Amino acid sequence: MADLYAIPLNWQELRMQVLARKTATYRQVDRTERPNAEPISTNHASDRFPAFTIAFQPIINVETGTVFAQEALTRSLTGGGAASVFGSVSPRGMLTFEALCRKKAIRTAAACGLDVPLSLNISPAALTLNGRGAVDTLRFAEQMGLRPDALILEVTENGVIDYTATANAAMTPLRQQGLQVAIDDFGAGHNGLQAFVDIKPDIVKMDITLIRDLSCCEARQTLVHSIVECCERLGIKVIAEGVETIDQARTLRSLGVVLMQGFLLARPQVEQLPQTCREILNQIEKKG
Ligand SMILES: [Ca+2]
Repeated sequence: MADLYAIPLNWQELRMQVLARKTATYRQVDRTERPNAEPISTNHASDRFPAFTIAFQPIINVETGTVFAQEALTRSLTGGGAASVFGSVSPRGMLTFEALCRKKAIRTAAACGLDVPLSLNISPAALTLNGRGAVDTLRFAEQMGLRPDALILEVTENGVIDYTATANAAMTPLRQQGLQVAIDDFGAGHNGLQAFVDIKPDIVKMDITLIRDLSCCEARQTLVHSIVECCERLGIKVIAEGVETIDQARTLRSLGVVLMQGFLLARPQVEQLPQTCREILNQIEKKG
């Protein structure tokens, strides 16, 4: 059987392979993959890096019941979270490892047959390094046949205060090609408003700390309502992260939020593209 990860397969070729084979076959292929099989490993850096895999978690439009995007999440081979994987990477190798994760996410998404936008996490350091992290990621995506308008880059608000005019200049042509930029974990750090002004994002992802206790906390509801209103005026899409209960989802709906992500809708799944079930959507829309 051909190795899915052998270069040069592009996005379309990979998708055609996916359509031509059964999912079980791909799962088998995927499980055999290890970081050392990555083409980038030839640059002698990956031996220092931990083994990892990619999970996906959907962002759902609860109004239409459609998948808005799939976020790629780094996981250890035993299912550990991104923090446990990144925790074993030295600061010196962090940007290289991050880039490796994004490349693997793109390749895994293609192998899974992704047909909605792919949302990738990027650190402020990678983004502000004259935009190199974004430029390189887009270049690789294009090599795989993935257009810029099918990509979202999620940058956490922490540290974005260093976002520079140079980075903005590097990002502008990419954004003109359709790349969307999201501020991740909005509301969790101290630089959210600064990032909001500097980056002028296409998307804001409200952090779980804003969503938790939302249904019984008037102050949080007022805050979320203000964020939604502000973003609406500026043409920015709002996503609620960490939605875990029907009450939270209903409250968010009443505040004008339709894009949601969280365990209520779908848990992340390794090397698979999870969907949400109709029953949950019906419960969210049900009155009372
Ligand atoms: Ca994220």
